[in-house]
Amino acid sequence: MPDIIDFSERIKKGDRVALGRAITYVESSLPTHQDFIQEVLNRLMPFTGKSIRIGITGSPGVGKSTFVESLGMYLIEQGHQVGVLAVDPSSRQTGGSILGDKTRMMKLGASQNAFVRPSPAGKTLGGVARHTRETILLCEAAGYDIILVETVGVGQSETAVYDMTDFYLLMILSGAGDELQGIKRGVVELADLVAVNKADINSSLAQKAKAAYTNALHLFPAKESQWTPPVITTSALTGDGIESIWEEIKKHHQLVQDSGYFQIRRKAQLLQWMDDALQLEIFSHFFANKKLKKAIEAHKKQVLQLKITPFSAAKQLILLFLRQK
Ligand SMILES: Nc1nc2c(ncn2[C@@H]2O[C@H](COP(=O)(O)OP(=O)(O)OP(=O)(O)O)[C@@H](O)[C@H]2O)c(=O)[nH]1
Ligand SMILES: [Mg+2]
Repeated sequence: MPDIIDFSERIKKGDRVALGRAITYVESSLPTHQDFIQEVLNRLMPFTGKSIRIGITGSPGVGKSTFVESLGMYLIEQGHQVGVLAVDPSSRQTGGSILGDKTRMMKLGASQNAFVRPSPAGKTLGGVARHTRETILLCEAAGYDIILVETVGVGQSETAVYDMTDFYLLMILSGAGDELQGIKRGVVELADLVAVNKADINSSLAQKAKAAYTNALHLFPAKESQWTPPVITTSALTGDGIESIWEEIKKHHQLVQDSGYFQIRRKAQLLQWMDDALQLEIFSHFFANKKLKKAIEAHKKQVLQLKITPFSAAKQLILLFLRQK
């Protein structure tokens, strides 16, 4: 393994090779890689957190990657350094999504001011989410001041991304109802901005969708951030609406900075992350325990034979687990 101090310094200087390698360690399941990168992350922690983290969600094909390319290039023109990550716990990665993102983010991928990293493949949501959170920290330490996280509405990935970002952008298409687009009501409620994309195809339909969403958003209770989410029509393809969206994100950022909500939410997210990690750790220790395997099987049998309740089975197993330590 490389020297920890030297390697951390290289990341802080924005060395892209070191950053790429660091992310590979984050995604690795080898204990030596994990021990190493956790130490690097601990060293880098004080240099993280200084970016605006933006989550982008929406059904497959709505234009998220195209939008990220447009917004990312626009931000680079404004002098920003942009990190682009993805959370996609589905198996679509076997070719599809990674290749798709690479071709849809040609300009960003080639820019020295952007760092594009697709979602790691074949992992559970818990695993992917942890890796993305750690990758955000690495990118921030390397100087990226805007982080864009794309997710697709699969499983609980939308809430996972909401929990790691400062601003949550929902992309929709005009013309199809929410259910047809697979958009959950809870996700609409989380949105800080709704973008009606592909407005270039039919602008009057896009305007109608905008009006409908503006009304629908009014029915939700006021956000804790005191922010009223706007609805904006966009074309990720032509770049229409991109500037307005960035203006809204800046306005939101100013509002939450001034009110203190920004720090409150960041702190809550850190503690939430710790909680999630704790649960995952306990889980993996429990199920990796060889001595418990037999007992688990025996308890399953007893539950199925209606001899004990699932609750007491779980409780007895935990007691066994605790006594073993
Ligand atoms: N006309 C038009 N086409 C668009 C627009 N945005 C994206 N597209 C097209 O829609 C298709 C899907 O775009 P993507 O950016 O890959 O969509 P995505 O939401 O990232 O898709 P997944 O990652 O698969 O969920 C591509 O063929 C894009 O060129 C737009 O604003 N207008
Ligand atoms: Mg995409």
